[in-house]
Amino acid sequence: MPTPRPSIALIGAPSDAGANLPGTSLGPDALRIAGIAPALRARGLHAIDQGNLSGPGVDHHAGHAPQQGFRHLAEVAQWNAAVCGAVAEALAAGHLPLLLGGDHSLAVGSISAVARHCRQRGQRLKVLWLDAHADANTPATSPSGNLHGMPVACLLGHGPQGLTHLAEHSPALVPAQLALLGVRSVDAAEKRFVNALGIEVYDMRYIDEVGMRATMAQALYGVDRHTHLHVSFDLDCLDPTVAPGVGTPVRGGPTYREIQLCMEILADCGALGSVDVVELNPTRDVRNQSAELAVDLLESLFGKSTLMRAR
Ligand code: 5AB
Ligand code: MN
Ligand code: MN
Ligand code: MN
Repeated sequence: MPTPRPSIALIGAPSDAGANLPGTSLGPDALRIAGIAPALRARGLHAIDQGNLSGPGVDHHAGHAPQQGFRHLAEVAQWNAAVCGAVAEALAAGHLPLLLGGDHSLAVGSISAVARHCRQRGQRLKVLWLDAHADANTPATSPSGNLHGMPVACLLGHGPQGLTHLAEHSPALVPAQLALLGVRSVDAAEKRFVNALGIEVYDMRYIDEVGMRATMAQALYGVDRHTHLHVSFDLDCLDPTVAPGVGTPVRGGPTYREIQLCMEILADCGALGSVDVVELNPTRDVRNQSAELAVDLLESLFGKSTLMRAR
């Protein structure tokens, strides 16, 4: 029996408080202009655009130095509380939340809500983090103080109280619930932290050597239709030649076809429960191509297939 397809709640979070640069605050609208809602509807999905959440702006030009290791912590915590609330509401209403970021620090709020939802229902949770970076800095290891480099650490309980206790239970995740994919730029102390916790990592070298298909089989090992799969998609995971519209580009990422195959395999696993699409920075983009690419890849994640025949 085919599983019923939930309606998708699009939640815009126009914040750049956690980023290194201004501009990810324009991400939700760039995704709308690229046609995210109609693209999902054209797939027969029910997409409800809930509009944008509101929260505090920050002045990146003021050049605020990190305080106690963080830049803009109060603003990031406020945005995350709003995201956590909106994602929790969407899940409670039976929707599949699709967070339109915004910088990647917002995944703390989104995944904290998802983790609580799964804990309450006794459901297994797997989080797949698609990113050039590991996002596992703590204030002690961060070279920048930018909170978009710390969400993985916060979700694992290492970070400021305002981000580690968004949904009461802390840590929101244990390392075994997480896999990082596409990684190629990790700070030295961050690398030690990731390895000490034994986090599953599929770095670019691994993807190059074994291929995307075998990588995905490993990453989805043990994920079945009863699992809640959360995909946290940082657009800088992609090679900057195909997705230039990001604030922290890193050469040597997956090609269009590699990431499209990744999305197709994720769709086939039938466990998708929630998604973040983050780090789009339209001020760094060329004619909105990275937003259009994100929409195209989300269509694949929600079932668009390049197969000639069903199998
Ligand atoms: B992103 C860096 N590791 O902590 C840091 O884009 C970059 O959410 C973080 O993955 C990149 O500042 C954060 C140097
Ligand atoms: Mn990231
Ligand atoms: Mn990144
Ligand atoms: Mn980035």
